[in-house]
Amino acid sequence: MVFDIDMIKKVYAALPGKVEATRKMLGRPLTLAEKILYAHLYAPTTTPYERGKSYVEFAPDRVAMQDATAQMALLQFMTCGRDKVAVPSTVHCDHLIQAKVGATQDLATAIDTNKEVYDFLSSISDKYGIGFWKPGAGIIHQVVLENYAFPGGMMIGTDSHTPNAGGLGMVAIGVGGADAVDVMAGLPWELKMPKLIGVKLTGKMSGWTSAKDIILKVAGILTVKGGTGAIVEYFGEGADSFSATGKGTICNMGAEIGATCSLFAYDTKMADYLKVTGRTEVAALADEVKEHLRPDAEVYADPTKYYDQVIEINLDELEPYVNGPFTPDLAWPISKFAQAVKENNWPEKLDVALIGSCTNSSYEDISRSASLAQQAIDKQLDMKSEYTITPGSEVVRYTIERDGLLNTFDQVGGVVLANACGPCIGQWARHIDDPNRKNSIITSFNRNFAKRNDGYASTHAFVASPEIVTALAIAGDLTFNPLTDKLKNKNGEEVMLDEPVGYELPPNGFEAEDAGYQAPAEDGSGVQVIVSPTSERLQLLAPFSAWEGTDLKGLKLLIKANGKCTTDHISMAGPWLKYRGHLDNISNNMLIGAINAFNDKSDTVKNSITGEYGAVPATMRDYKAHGFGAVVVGDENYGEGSSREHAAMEPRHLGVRAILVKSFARIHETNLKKQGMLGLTFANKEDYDLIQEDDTIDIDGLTTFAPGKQLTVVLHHKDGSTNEFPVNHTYNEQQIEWFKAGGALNVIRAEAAK
Ligand code: MIC
Ligand code: SF4
Repeated sequence: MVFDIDMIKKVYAALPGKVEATRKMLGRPLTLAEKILYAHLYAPTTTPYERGKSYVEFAPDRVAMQDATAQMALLQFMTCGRDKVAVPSTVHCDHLIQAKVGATQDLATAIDTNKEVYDFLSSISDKYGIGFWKPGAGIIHQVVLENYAFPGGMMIGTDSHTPNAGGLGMVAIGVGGADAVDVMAGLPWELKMPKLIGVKLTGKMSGWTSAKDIILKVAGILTVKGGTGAIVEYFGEGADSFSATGKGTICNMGAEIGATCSLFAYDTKMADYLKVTGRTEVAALADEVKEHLRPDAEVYADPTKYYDQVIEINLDELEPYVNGPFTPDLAWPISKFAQAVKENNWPEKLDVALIGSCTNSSYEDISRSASLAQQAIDKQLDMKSEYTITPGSEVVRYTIERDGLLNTFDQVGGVVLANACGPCIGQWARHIDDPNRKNSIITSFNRNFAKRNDGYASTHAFVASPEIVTALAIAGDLTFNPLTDKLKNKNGEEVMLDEPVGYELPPNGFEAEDAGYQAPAEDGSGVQVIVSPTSERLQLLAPFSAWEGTDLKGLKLLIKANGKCTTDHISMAGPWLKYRGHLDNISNNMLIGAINAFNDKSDTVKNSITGEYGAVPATMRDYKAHGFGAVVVGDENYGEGSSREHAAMEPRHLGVRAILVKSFARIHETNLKKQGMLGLTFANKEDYDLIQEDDTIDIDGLTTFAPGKQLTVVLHHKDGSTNEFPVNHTYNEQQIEWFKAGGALNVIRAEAAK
């Protein structure tokens, strides 16, 4: 048993009392999110928190980290003077495995090339009492769902898709590494009390439609920023009608609408999943408190009273969706997709179709997809596009191999990749004739930002359910609609694909020879953690310097970014993942994907000292060498996507002093604050237009920096004129302390030294 049953028992023992007290305090029925949040306060409260306004201190039950973010999280944790983590925590080796040939060989290569990092993560886990999931064990969110997620629990994870665990009724939130350090150090973890969006599901899915289509539709409705600062709670008879893993898919992709997390209520589907994954005891415990693991009945009766916004979806009418390209909220029902492809001139030919990943590799997903692959065989159809399968975990992989499903994929030419992120995060050595050729791929993953999968700007990536991905792979054509269209088989006959069928859970249970877990030492005090001073991949952290106590004058404009600027644009993944433990080296990718508003180019900005155009990181290093700080200006939803705190630490390390944007994505804004950076938003969004290429910038008001009080930005233009305008911030007292100290870690360290 890898999970901590005593911790779960404690949570459930306290739950009824806490829920009752909260109901009394709020004086009304409760949503599920409220029950779980108030049951996880760091210290009890006698007054309600205001949603969307109050900062709240929480005490999550668990922490999960993946290898690409754990390095920085644990390098920070090392400096806090603790002997052991305060709550159960795990590390998962999934992001650093590159997909090239196939599972076995790729895994062996990864173990070899990443040895130094894996050794570091394994030994530091051993030392501080952290469970370690070896490379090959699977993708963090799948492994968490199989082993750790439990209804009514609360966890944080250093990955934006941590909310996947909402499929088992857990409030699971993606954070940066510095937030994980708080919880592992036993300190309160702070979050603004989320708003609540209710999604009422009526009816029941059938045929080609699957859970993925619910979230693809929701993404179309809410857009990539519509969930910002909110928990999305799904309810209604439709919600109870489908599998826990389907619920997980929906919660996983809540990250794509910026939601803090997403949540389903405890039901028999969750109990079934707990049982089949070896947690009958957890299911029994949850059953005892089940009324506290669902919203109060009154909430169902009149949801608009309890949620800030309510959306209703009728599953009887829901069509399969395909979203993309380049953004996950461009949602097309399959009946309209072919036309959209034609009108927009997206490449119709499908080059590669990829299923699996943390989003969609349940037994249900795989078995339904395999049923289509089997039809291709039976109906004499070829698989026209390349086709890959990424199992989410070794447990899934072993089980689908045992049950013959991998064999079916093999027969249609499918390539099984390692149980890892691989092509989802640019860890894909794709074979393509001409990287500049406009081409289309479709995945059952969650993100489709430009360059994300293979690094090529020419690739148009779409996301859909694994069933639709498989059907389109058979057709090799994006304009194929499996619900209505026929295909020509090898004998020249016209055939149609039947609806996919599969199993929600494996009829013969899950199994694995070695799931890939390594328990930490009982007493880790003797364990040595080695970081070589000459390493290219790991670097001990030096504290950032404290604020100088004055307003910031004469800052350079580093870049005015235009349009989408996700964390992939700020700190690209793929080939750069190897430097995730080395702040100085990874800083060489800072903002190289951002588009300069003055010339529409990436990684080409004017150095105002030399007047020459150069790469963003090199320009910033030059400013730093000359003693200048700088400002980065950005557009809407800046920092959307990943939880990677490198996107905040790199500018901090290279001497950027403020990020000034129209709006932020939640995790990134917090990451900036944690690292002692100023994250500011235009009070009037049009002021973005005032910023000129040769500006120097002052930030005034810092000596009286206070919650709710605007700061002032002064632009000094090249022609001698100036503009002055107010800017907003969301810093509370504590976060202002972080800014003054030069970062949250400096505050923790100072307190530990007392
Ligand atoms: C992603 O899906 O973008 C990642 C890679 O999993 C990131 C984490 C990272 O950048 O390491 C995330 O989602 O937080
Ligand atoms: Fe890995 Fe992709 Fe899932 Fe992120 S979204 S955890 S990169 S599989």
